Amino acid sequence: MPKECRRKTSKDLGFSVTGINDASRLERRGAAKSSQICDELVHTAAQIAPTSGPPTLMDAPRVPQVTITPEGGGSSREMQQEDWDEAVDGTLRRKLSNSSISSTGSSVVESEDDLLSDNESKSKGIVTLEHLDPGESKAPWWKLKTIVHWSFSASQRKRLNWVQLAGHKGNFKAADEGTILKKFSENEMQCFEKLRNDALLPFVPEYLGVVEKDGESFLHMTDLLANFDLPNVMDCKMGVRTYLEEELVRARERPKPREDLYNKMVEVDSEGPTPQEHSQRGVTKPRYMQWRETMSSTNTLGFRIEGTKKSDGSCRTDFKKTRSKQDVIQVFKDFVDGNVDIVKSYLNKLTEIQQALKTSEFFKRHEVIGSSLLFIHDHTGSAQVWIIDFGKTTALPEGHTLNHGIPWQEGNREDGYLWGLENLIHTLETVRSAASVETCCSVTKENSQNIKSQGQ
Ligand code: I3P
Repeated sequence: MPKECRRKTSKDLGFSVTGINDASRLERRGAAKSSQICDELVHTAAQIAPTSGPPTLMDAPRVPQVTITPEGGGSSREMQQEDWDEAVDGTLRRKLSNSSISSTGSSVVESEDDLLSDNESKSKGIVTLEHLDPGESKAPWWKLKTIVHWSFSASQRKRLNWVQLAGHKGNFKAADEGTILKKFSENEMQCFEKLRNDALLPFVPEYLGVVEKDGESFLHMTDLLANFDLPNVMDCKMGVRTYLEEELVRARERPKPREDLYNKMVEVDSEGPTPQEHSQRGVTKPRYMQWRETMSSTNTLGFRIEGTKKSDGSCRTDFKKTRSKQDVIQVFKDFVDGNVDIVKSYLNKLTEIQQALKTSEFFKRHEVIGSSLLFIHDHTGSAQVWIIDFGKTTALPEGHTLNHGIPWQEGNREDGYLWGLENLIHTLETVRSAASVETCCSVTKENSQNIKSQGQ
């Protein structure tokens, strides 16, 4: 279950920023009122309205609230102390210990001042961070051209939850004004660049350019949760295939059994590995990914639930064996707490996305692997669905297109995205019907109780 990583002391925060390349959007954001929050699932500054109708840019930049990232992370770090202890205005304010959440999720707590602690062996969970109070920040740093140091004091911060529901740990860093930084990926950057002029643009996080921090490059993007109040978040990985064909070819040519994947497999099903895999204590990546697909609903429905985080703070990532449509429906029912209006809003969004996908040139020309739909709603009735994670979305050779609905056979590069989306819509339609019936039944029950008590 999720770990809670608490920031124990207030810190100074600074970012060195270079290469932001979307002047017009930034300008729009700059004009925005500057309220701010902080978290992971995603993304910053110019926000998209969490209301009905197609998403629109809003002018309330905030620091990211929740992030859902790809898991794993290798040696990458997540939100380490030094991330918050930058040199500010040329002066090194504070440099505390090296407390961090490591790629295996264990913590190294060296002093009372350590920023984060993490006792879980998983790389997913809740992380409590601090954020700026609205209106108290300095001028938005992205408006400044090249290298900027930005800081704020302890009194300007509040605590907020960060949640990692899926993905590589350590891939994200908080940025300011409702934005986040995601570890640079050439592939994902190219996708964002191409999406600038595509029908899918309203449904993807706003991309603000490349940012350099501590010698590392990041993609700067909007915090998709910034306009929600105590959001509920679900990550659904789309498609019938979650690995690239080239990964399959590579594994065939040079098989590299991995012990970490073997361990993950055994944790879920001790009978999962073959006798040979047991004896070598290792499975190859595509073998693991295929196993994951068959254990979950990826193969049968063309999508799977990766994680959920609810407004009450509960966070679940234990969906590896959530396979049947009934099980998926149950997870959705719990996620929306039987709220039929939220389900209807989600269905509207999914239909809009489906339409946009059918006209998108980008979608036609890309194999979309490992991308998720991110569902977000809150108690105000706001609901939104976003297309996220393009790290493994790959352009096809010139002149080639995909159908996205026909079965995959090695070589055809089909991903089953549209088929999965159709199944997802059907699933939510079932949830809607069930929620409507339940609402109707509870009203009838209430009415009959009223009549009964009036008759007494
Ligand atoms: C991981 C998940 C990720 C994948 C990662 C897997 O498995 O499928 O999508 O990263 O591979 O370990 P799980 O969900 O069971 O934790 P990519 O999508 O980037 O391939 P990795 O361990 O090689 O990072």
